[in-house]
Amino acid sequence: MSDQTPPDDSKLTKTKSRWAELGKFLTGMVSRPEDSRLPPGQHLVKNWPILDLGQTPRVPKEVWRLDIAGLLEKPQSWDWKAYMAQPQTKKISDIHCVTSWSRYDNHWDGVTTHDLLEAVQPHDSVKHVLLTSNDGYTTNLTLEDFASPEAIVAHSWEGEPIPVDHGGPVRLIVPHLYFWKSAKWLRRIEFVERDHPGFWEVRGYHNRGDPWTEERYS
Ligand SMILES: Nc1nc2c(c(=O)[nH]1)N[C@H]1C(S)=C(S)[C@@H](COP(=O)(O)O)O[C@H]1N2
Ligand SMILES: [Mo]
Repeated sequence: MSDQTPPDDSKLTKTKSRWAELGKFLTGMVSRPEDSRLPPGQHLVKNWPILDLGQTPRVPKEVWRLDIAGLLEKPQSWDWKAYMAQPQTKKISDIHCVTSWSRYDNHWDGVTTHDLLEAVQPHDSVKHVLLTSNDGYTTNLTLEDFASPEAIVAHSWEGEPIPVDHGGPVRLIVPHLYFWKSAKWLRRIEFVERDHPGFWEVRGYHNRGDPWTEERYS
């Protein structure tokens, strides 16, 4: 029994507490038995199908921008140079599309959402993340899902720039959810208190999209 409690109001403590909370939430989600790598109802493909709204925005790196806005300590608007100046990480993950194909072992390069969150420092009130793309597509994630240790704002696939048909120059990859949550041609990330269902979510897709529990449709 001590009267002494360490100061808990510093920025560092707040950040660390937040990460501890998020990590605890995520641990069970990313570990699963080895024999269940393919989620229920999925089949494996070797190719990489292209799925989108049919508009392919072509945004050269020279004019590309990523706005990171909302309830943040440090909102930012990255041009290509600023984005590439962030810590660069490699991730390997599986893709699970709600249309029932899965593709194993995709190699990504980019900025992890962890590092992005470090850079912008969301306020404690942030609960949801809204993504907007250059084709007008939108999708929504909880902060916990966005902050998955496997999630990455990616510019390269298999060591090469992501092809424009697959969302280049920059797309989000959130591998633990169905692929419609992985916004191609990423333009804006907004951190908010309240959820705001995106393009597919208002059209009958599940609000979260966990492939392991088949959260396909609402
Ligand atoms: N900007 C944007 N992102 C998007 C989409 C889209 O239409 N526009 N479609 C989503 C859907 S439904 C899927 S399955 C994947 C497909 O990505 P791929 O074409 O690289 O396989 O992108 C997701 N991200
Ligand atoms: Mo999809």
